[in-house]
Amino acid sequence: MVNTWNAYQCFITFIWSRAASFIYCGLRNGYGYRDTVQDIQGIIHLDPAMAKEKIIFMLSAQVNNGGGLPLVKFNHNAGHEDTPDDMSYVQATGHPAYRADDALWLFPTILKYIGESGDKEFINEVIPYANEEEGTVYDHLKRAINFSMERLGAHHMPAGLHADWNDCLRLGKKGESSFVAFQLYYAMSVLRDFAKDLNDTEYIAYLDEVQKVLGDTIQNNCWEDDRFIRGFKEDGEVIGSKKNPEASMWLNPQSWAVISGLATKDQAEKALESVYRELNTAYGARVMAPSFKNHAFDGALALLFNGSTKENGGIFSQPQGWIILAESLMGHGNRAFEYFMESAPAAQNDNADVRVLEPYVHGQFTESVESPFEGRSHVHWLTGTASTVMVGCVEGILGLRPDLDGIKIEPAIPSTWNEFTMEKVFRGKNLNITVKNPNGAQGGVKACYLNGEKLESNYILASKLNAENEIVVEM
Ligand code: IFM
Repeated sequence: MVNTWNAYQCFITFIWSRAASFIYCGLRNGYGYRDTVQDIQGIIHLDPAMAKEKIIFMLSAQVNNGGGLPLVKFNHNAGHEDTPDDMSYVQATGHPAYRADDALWLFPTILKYIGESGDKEFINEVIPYANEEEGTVYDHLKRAINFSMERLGAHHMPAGLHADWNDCLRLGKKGESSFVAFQLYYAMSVLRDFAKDLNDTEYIAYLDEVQKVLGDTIQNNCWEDDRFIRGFKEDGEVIGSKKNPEASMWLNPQSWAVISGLATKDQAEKALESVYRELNTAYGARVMAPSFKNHAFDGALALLFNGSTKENGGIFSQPQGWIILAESLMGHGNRAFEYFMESAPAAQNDNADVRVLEPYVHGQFTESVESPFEGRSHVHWLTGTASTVMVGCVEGILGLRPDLDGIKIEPAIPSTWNEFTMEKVFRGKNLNITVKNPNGAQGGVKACYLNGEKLESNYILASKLNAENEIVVEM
């Protein structure tokens, strides 16, 4: 899956986004911002140059207030576009308002691009905004932070606006999204690394201050015993509380609490355990449960779907990549691989009459436990699942994590794997990596050797690499 079919699907979604899918949306007149920025992540390690070109295009579709254009027209004319604040844009695209998450996807995508390519100069490249003005990539990222910071709700968390990642959660200008709060927290960490590299001390101080406030806010308002809540409705009522009769447990806040680096170890362990207990099925983890039936609120558009399908308690495929990554980051190799196998197309070759999709391609969602067709999957090819599962496997399970100055190798694998090898091209250098696991560990690196030399840790500076490298990692 990783080297061939997942990679192939990543390129297909990268090229087409959702634009060519008659199954998904009929004829569409442009690219969705969030989807397109996320899709880039799946091909960065395979073709950084292509990734860069698309990142520049998507930055040129960011409005000068920092938000992304929900839909980027096929004939996008950077610097001259109208925005969701203009009726002309709304009429032309059918998109009436900003989404809370769009521009926040730029952070992991740009970090991965610079990490993989070593192209640190990219941060200083000047790119136009969609409507007017231009700025460096660094400036674009700062404005993306501002966009969220200027749209906070009563708990000082980002407003959910027209949607966050979940198209079926309309939280509005007053409702708040914990998912976006975690994304924003993560974005601040990414930008701090860039700010350090640029020696921008004033901005580092700003980030330190606002990130601390945001972190405290999330901790004080969103943690409930064994889970992070999903957010707040416009009237302040909690979404995703344990006490709620429906939708009391949501997948993405748990995985993103870990990915963002905000969850404590204890919270991370409990939240991931709750996911496994309450959301996991034979075909992957449900996006939330129990499904909405009688207690949906006005912004819970998921009620449009039958229970156990799509956003209404279905097994949404894209978040499987995030739970694989979150489990891996915690060193839970067995769980990470279990989630991978539950949703891996190739692992369901013998179940084709139930799954119905091709056994080499991810779909958008799988019907879950309440459906008479449990396991049936839908909307093949054009789905963000391709890139999240790729990232979950490569950065998570295989543990290949490039950053600004080098690469960390931190696998999280099934304890039954005694040894495996990987070959990776990193910044033009060949890495031949052998991972040894004689004691049956799931995570954690004991020693790392580069060309025979024992390193201080499992972080390898890019400057120490030769054209050919033999790397041994002992778990
Ligand atoms: O995040 C969205 C995506 O943009 C389009 N498909 C559905 C996802 C979840 O709502």
